[in-house]
Amino acid sequence: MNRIDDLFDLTALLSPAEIDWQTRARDLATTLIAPVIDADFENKHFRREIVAELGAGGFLGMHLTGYGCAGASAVSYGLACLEFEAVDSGWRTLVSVQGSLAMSAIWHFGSEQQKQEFLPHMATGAVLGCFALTEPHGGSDPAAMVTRADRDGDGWVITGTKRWIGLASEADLAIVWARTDEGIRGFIVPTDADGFVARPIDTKLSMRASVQCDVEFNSVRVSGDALLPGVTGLSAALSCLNEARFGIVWGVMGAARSCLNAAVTRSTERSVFGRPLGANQLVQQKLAEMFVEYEKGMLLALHIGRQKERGTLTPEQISVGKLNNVREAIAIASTARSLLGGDGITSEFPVMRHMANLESVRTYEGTDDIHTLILGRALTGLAAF
Ligand code: TGC
Repeated sequence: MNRIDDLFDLTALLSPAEIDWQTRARDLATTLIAPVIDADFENKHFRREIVAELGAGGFLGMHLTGYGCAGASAVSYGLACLEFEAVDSGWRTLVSVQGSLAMSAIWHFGSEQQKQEFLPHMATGAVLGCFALTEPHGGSDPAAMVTRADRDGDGWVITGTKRWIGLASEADLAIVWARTDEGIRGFIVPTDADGFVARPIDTKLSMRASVQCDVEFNSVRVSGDALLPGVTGLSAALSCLNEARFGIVWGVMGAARSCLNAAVTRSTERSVFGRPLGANQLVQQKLAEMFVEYEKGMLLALHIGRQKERGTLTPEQISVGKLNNVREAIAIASTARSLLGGDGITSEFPVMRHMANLESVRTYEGTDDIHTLILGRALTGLAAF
């Protein structure tokens, strides 16, 4: 599969079906995304046409069953996330937003009619979704949301603002979480509804091949059919975040692998002081430590994936994975950058792009501080939020 993966042979722990999903994800990512990603990152260009290719490959909502979804195992989904993020976090984010957030919300909490209407088209990529939870006051405390939905005859009127909503300006529908007289509820909102405005956040220096938006809901009227009937309360939205956080546990190890690969290759191809860079003990120590943390992160992701398949995975266990694997991916990217010397800050290598992307990944879906505090609460029984 890959010389780094071969060295530790984690593939021995995977089934043929899982290896097939990983191989197909890697093929798609390296043939369709890798050749254009540097230019797209530079030009802040989101390449919508790739979404259909992801759908044709079965990668959108791949862990869901029925309604045109592939019904793949949790580990298969994780491996696909890894391969997309090995090329760029923006494309793993798309797979997460579509499959783990928007489609998962409909699959878990939608009516039978909503599932049949939306999920098959979302699985092909013909319909793109986004997930509008975070508000401008800060993403860490979604319980403080102020966006409201009020009953208006047979329908609802939604008013408020959201921020950092991935793909909102590209999406056909938004899963919107809003406060109602009955508690927090979810709605499927068409993005062409009057009063829906999505503006890309243009100043991003991270995940530039993806789109994140400010979104306004200016008295957006939706029909009664827009309500997700299966849920009241914030725990539903947070359970969708569990799904996306799971993908991140795996995905960031892809970014880490790319950075490690770049550093290993460079250490054998470049000479300093009359010998290959990699013949120096300090360089070998750095490479070995990056490799050890990469393999530990992969084993953690695999354990968490098997727990998910058994149905025993807890939010706290996901927090261990997100906290550790994002932190170690950032450390690996940073060390790789230093080993590349001055060239490491150029776009001739993917490392600086991954470093910039990983700052987004560290921040969304629960910051490193929030996951630390989730674990602090689990250990002490005391919430310090
Ligand atoms: P609290 O907020 O008081 O209570 C809410 C209810 O939710 C339950 N809950 C969970 N349920 C399922 N999975 C989880 N991981 C859950 N965490 C909490 C909780 O038990 C409660 O249930 P109930 O029945 O009692 O009402 O929740 P808390 O005090 O337990 O949690 C506080 C905290 C800080 C851990 C939580 O609010 C949190 O996780 N905050 C971070 C949220 C976050 O990750 N925000 C970033 C989202 S990223 C984004 O929106 C962009 S989407 C991607 C894109 O568009 O690109």
